[in-house]
Amino acid sequence: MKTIGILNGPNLDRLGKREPEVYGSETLADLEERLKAKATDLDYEIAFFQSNHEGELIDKLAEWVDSGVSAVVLNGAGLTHTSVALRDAIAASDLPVVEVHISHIYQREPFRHTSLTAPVCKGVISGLGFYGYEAAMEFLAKR
Ligand code: CA2
Repeated sequence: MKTIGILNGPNLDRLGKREPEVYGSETLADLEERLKAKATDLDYEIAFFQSNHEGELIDKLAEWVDSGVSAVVLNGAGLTHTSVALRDAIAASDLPVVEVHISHIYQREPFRHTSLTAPVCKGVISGLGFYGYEAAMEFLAKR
């Protein structure tokens, strides 16, 4: 069975515990459950990984390339706006990656309006909450 990797960056382990007005009240574990169910509908499996460390995210991406993961949904969180290294890792991976943000980054502070990673992704979904991950999975599974 094919696998979609779900990669979540720094502080997303705090989902549901702070800032519910921005990110909702569901937790990262709730997100994983929801995406497992979506994967079953799509006849896929998911590999789900979150880290607060840039290098661990980059290592995981390379590991997924080597293990034959077919596509990735990425919420790079704060690294979206800062990380040349994460961008380079995506570009080097040759994997189809869709960038997802729970919040609407273009309605927020100007520093969130720039994504270093978006140009090397297939597309970007922002502001649709957890549903954005499901939409990205559906796109990647059906393309
Ligand atoms: O909207 C998103 O998904 C973001 O990627 C989330 C990042 C933020 O830096 C991006 O600009 C947009 C922040 C993730 C931190 O998530 C928290 C969740 C709950 C409590 C505190 C932080």
